[in-house]
Amino acid sequence: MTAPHQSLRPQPALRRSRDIPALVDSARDGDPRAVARLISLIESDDPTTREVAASLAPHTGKAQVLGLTGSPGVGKSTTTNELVRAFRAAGKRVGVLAVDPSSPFTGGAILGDRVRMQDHATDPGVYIRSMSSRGHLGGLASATPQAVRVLDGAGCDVVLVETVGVGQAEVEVASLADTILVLLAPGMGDAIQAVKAGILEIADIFVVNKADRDGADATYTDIQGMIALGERTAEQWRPRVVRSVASRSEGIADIVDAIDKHTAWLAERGQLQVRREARAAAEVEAIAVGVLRNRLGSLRQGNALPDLAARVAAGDLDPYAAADELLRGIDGGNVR
Ligand SMILES: Nc1nc2c(ncn2[C@@H]2O[C@H](COP(=O)(O)OP(=O)(O)OP(=O)(O)O)[C@@H](O)[C@H]2O)c(=O)[nH]1
Ligand SMILES: [Mg+2]
Repeated sequence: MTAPHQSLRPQPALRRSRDIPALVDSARDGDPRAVARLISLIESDDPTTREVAASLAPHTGKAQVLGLTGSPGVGKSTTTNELVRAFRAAGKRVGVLAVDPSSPFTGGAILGDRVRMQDHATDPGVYIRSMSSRGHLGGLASATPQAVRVLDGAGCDVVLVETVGVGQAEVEVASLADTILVLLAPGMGDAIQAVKAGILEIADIFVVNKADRDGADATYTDIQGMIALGERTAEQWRPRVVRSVASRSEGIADIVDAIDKHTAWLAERGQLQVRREARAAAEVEAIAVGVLRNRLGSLRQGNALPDLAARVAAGDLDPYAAADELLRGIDGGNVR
């Protein structure tokens, strides 16, 4: 499961249970190495993952989680960098996860992100991490929520998750964040694509970035038009649209204002809780499905599946009855 280059790195032994609570304490004291270590543990499917989750749990549920998504190069990292600046100015501790669903690499430097966010490289109140979703079937649904938990548990007031938009991944961000920002830029045909990929449904805030470019007004009008056409009840949030020029730090206050308005709206209606419970449900389900998949995988290596398959192929058994039998072969018990 570990990316090739990562397995070459020396991995300090950390297997003893008592090290995990100590590590969590250090992370909560703001030690970036402890945060890094915890994320590495949960990313690498280390046997201590369970303990990490258990030690963190009492400290989680406090961070505001923001999802930022959009096509490659639309200005997500530049905008994230500016948002981090704004949150820091408000005295908040900030965690950033830059997730690249297409990259097989993890933990290392996604160069652009590092360059764009280096303003905060030496600020102890900011933790920035690049990760991939490792091509897992669970994708974002697997490692990223656990990394969000680490940052939340470590005391970050805000966690920003940047994801490169590649369709499904964008939608997956939705189950992860309290507020979803979808970035668009003029002239990229984004507004149309947004509808195709179902982005319109998940966006709480549209940011028309690169508003210094030709066509920004048209993109703004397009997206407003689409929102106007979208069906929603009076009880549903109407997505906001803001313009920015992130590379010149323009429009950032408007983005923050839109985030604040959405947060207040969620809180007033008890929707924050609803979203967080939906997020937790997705997390639990992803873990359970992962376990089932592994157990089915081990069954495949044994004789159970080939035997059943032979009977189905011979017409002695129907595939549903065979599936029932296969499932009976998966014993209960705990995750891992
Ligand atoms: N003209 C203009 N350029 C911008 C603006 N915001 C960002 N850029 C530039 O656009 C390029 C891409 O910006 P990033 O922030 O790396 O975009 P990204 O969406 O994070 O890119 P990926 O992570 O590779 O998908 C950089 O050269 C930025 O300087 C803007 O508002 N106007
Ligand atoms: Mg980026």
